[in-house]
Amino acid sequence: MQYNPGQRELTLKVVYYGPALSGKTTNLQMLHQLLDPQVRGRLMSLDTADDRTLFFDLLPVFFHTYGGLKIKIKVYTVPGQVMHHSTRRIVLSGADAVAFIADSQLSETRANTDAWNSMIENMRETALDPTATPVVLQFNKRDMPHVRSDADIDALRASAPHQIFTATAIRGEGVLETLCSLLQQAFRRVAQQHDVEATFGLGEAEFLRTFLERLAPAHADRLASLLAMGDAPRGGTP
Ligand SMILES: Nc1nc2c(ncn2[C@@H]2O[C@H](COP(=O)(O)OP(=O)(O)OP(=O)(O)O)[C@@H](O)[C@H]2O)c(=O)[nH]1
Ligand SMILES: [Mg+2]
Repeated sequence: MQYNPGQRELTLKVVYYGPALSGKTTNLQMLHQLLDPQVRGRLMSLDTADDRTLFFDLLPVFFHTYGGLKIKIKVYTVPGQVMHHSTRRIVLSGADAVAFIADSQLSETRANTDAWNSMIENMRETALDPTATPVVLQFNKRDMPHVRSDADIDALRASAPHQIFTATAIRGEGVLETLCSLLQQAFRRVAQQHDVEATFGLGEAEFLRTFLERLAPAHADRLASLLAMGDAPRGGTP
């Protein structure tokens, strides 16, 4: 989180983490399509000839609250390929919340677990407390055959301390839900660390209401009920 009092500007950083090819970049591409063009900038991607993320993707999102505070959100992805370990650490540093994009295919279970463990290790090494940094979990590629079952994911949902979403990012399904929950969690984390209400005159209810109305007006009602539903703390790892 960064706060610039002169500009009345609050910047949040959120990061999409996960194994190679799980769909992190696809999530950002779909968000770029789904978000109101007034609130998002250009999607910046630096990738190889075969579309693998080389350094990171960045989607800037910005809106004003009713109180006149400017909220900037930097949405990053890390590169999933194993060799980009140090880049992932750099991108992760300073994150207010993380979306872990797991690949639902059973064949990728090991890759999910390895990426999860490396995320926890990277958090420790970048001075992010893994027990306090919020993580929202997305099981992507629900359209593929041989995926982890819905019942299995429901069981995880009941026991895990994280919000869990299913998605088919390639069709834009589940991506707004994941982002909204991620921003809610990021705001809560920042509010724990700083007296946001006193400093910025901004409570969670106003933050949520404003970003839902500004980011995706067509989906605001549906997302608002989803966020209210997801209020209870939950548990687990992929
Ligand atoms: N079937 C299916 N394919 C998907 C889905 N989401 C992403 N993909 C495909 O999976 C491949 C990898 O997607 P990316 O978004 O580039 O994955 P990434 O996680 O950014 O990969 P790295 O940058 O290498 O870490 C692409 O061919 C996507 O089209 C999905 O929901 N279903
Ligand atoms: Mg990528």
